[in-house]
Amino acid sequence: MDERLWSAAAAVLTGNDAGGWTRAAPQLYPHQWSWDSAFVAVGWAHLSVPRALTELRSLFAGQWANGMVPHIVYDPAAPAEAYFPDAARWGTGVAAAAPDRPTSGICQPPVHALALAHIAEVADRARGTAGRPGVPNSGAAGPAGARGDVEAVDAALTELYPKVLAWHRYLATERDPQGSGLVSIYHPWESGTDNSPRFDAALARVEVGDLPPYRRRDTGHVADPAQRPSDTEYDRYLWLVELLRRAGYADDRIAATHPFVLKDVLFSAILVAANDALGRIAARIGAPAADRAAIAGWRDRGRAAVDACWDPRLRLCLDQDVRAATPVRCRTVAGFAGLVAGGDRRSELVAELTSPRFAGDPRMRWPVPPSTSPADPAFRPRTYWRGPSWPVLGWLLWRSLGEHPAAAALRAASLEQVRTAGFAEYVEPFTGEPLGSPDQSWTAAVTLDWLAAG
Ligand code: 9WN
Repeated sequence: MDERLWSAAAAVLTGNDAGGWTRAAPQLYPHQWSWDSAFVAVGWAHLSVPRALTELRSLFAGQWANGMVPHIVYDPAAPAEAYFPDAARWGTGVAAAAPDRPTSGICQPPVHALALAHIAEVADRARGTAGRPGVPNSGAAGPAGARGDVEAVDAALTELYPKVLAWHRYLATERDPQGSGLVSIYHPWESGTDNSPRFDAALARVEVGDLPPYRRRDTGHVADPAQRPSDTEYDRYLWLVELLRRAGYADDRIAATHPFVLKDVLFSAILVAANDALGRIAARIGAPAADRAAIAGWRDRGRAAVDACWDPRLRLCLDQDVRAATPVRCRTVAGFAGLVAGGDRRSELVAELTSPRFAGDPRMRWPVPPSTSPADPAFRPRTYWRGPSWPVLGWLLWRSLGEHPAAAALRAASLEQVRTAGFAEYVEPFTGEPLGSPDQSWTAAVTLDWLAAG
C-alpha cells in the first residue's frame, strides 16, 4: 500500500467535504454533482462507510418527484457567482421534489447503484477482516465498528432502494419511451463527457435563438481557457437549457420538440451495470419479485441494445442521433460501452482499448484510455473531453474489466498517472500535464479504490 498517496487522496476528500456532501472540486465545481457524488461515495467507503452512505442520501434528497436525479444539487450557501449556470438559470422550482434544495433540470449517468453495492461490499469485507492490519477500513472501525457499518448499510439499502428504483424506472420509461434499451439524453452535459466530438454534429444543428445574456465563470478557474469548451459550445449549451426550461422539463414535450436528442451508448451501458447492481441489492433486501423482474428486464434489454450499437469498422459501440436517425461515427472512450454493459463484444473491445488507437498509442505517457482517440480527426490533447485522459473513466473501464489481465495493467498505469499528475480533473495524455481543476474529488476517490484493490 502506498501510504503517502492514500493519505493525500483522503485529504482531498476531507478538504472538499462540505458536511454530508462533497464538492466536486474546491473552486471550479462548488456544488454536488450527481455522478461525481456516486464515484466519491466509492472512495468514501474506504474511509468511512457511514460517510459514504450520507453522500448518496444527500444527493437523493434532491431527487425529483418523477424519479430523476438532477445533475447538480446546488449549495445555497455558495456565492451565486461561484458557478454558472447557477440554480436560478434552470428555473426548476416547479419540477423539483424538494424546492428548498435548488437543482439543475437535467441528469447524469446513473452510477449510484454501483456505488451503493460497492459500499455494501466494503462493509461486508471489513466485517470479515475487522481489525486486520493493512486492510483498508478495517483497523479504524474495529470488530464492533465493522458490525455497525453493516447495520448502517442494511438500513441505508432499505431507505435508498426505492429511490434508486424510481430513478432507474424514470430512465427506462421517460428516457426510453420506445423501450429500445437505450437512454435518450437532451443535453451534452447529461452524458458527463460534455464537449466530446460525439456531440459535434448534433450540436451544430442547434440554432441559438433569443438567448438571455450570461457570463461564464468556469474559464476563470483554469490556467488556460482553451482547456474548457468554447464560447460557441457554451451558447448552444445555454440555448438547450433555455428550451428545456421553456418546455417545463416535461419529458413528453421534450421528446417531441427538442432539437438535441441522442441515444447515449455509454449512459445506457452504465444503466445496465447499475441495474445489475440494483438486482443484487433487491435480492439482499428481499424486494418484491415484480421489482426484481423489472430490473432484470431493463438490464437484459439494455445489454442487447448496447451490443447492437457495435460498429464493425470503428470496432466500437456508437451513440445513435435520434433527430438525424444515424449512428455517431467517432472514436471516443464512450465506444467501450460494451465493456461496461458486459455484453458479447468484450474481447474485441479490450483489443481496441489497448490498441494504438487508444491506450496503446506509443506517444502516451501512461497506457490509459484518452477521452477521444488520437486517431480521431477531432482529437485535441489539451481540450476537456476531446483528448485528455480522465482517471474516473479509467476507473469505470478498469472495474468493467474484472479479472481480465488488462485490468491490472490499467490500474498500475492509472496509479502512476495520479502519483505524477496529482488528483487532476483530466490529464494531457502525451505529456502527463495536469489540466482542469486540481484536487478533483472523484480522482481522489477512485485512487483510494485502486489502492484498496492492491
Ligand atoms: C457541467 C463536475 C462535472 C462532471 C462532468 C464534467 C464537468 C460540468 C462543467 O464537471 O461538467 O456539468 O461545468 O463542465 O464534464 O462530467 O460531472 O465534475
